[in-house]
Amino acid sequence: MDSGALVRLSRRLSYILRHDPGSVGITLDPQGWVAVDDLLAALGTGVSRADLDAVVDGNDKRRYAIRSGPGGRDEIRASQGHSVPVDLGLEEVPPPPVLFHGTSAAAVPSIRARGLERGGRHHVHLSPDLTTAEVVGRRRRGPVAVLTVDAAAMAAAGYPFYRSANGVWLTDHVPPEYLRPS
Ligand code: HQG
Repeated sequence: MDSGALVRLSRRLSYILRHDPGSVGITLDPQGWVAVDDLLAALGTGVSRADLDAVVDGNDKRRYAIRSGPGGRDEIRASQGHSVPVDLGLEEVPPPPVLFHGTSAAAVPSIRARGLERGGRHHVHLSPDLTTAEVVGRRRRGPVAVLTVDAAAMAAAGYPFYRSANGVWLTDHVPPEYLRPS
C-alpha cells in the first residue's frame, strides 16, 4: 500500500473502531477490542495484516493498539476518541500543572461561557503541549485558538484526569474558570 492508501485506511479504522463498528458488521468487546482476523475479514481482501501493522506502527499519533488477547488471538482497538460506549479502563492520574486545548477561534465565546464540553465523545481531549494543541486546532476551519487549562487547580478541586495510551489527556468537563488564552 502507498502512503496515501495507508492514511485512508487509518481514517477508515478510526471511523470503524471509534464510532461505527456495525458499519462493517463487527462488534467490539466492552473494552473496545476486536480480533485482528475478524477486522481484516470485515475490511475485505484489499487489506492485509502487513497493511494493518503499517498503519498501527507508522501512525503519527499511535491511535491504535494491538495486543495478544486472552484467547491468544491478536486484538486491536483505538486508544481514544470513541463515541461508542467502551470502557478503556483508564486510571485516574495526576495531570501536569497546565494542559492545552486547540480549537477554532470561532468556538471560543461559547467555550468561555459553557466551558469545554465533550460533545459526542467520552471525554474532553487536552494536549500536553502548545504545538500539539495547535495541530489539533488546525483540524478546524478558520483561525486557531489555543486555550490553557489550569489542570493543577482542577485536580486540587477533585476533577479527575486520565491519559490515553497515546498520551492524550482526558477529562469530563473543563469549567470556564479554569481556562485562559495561551
Ligand atoms: C469544541 C483528534 C463550542 C472543541 C484530536 C472542539 C483529539 C466547544 C469540538 C481528538 C465547546 C469537539 C479530539 C463549547 C468544546 N462550545 N465548542 N462549550 N466545548 N467545543 O473532534 O478536542 O486525530 O470532538 O473545542 O487530536 O477537537 O482523531 O474534539 O473543537 O485528540 O486521533 O468542540 O481528536 O484525535 O471536537 O479532538 P472533537 P477535539 P485524532
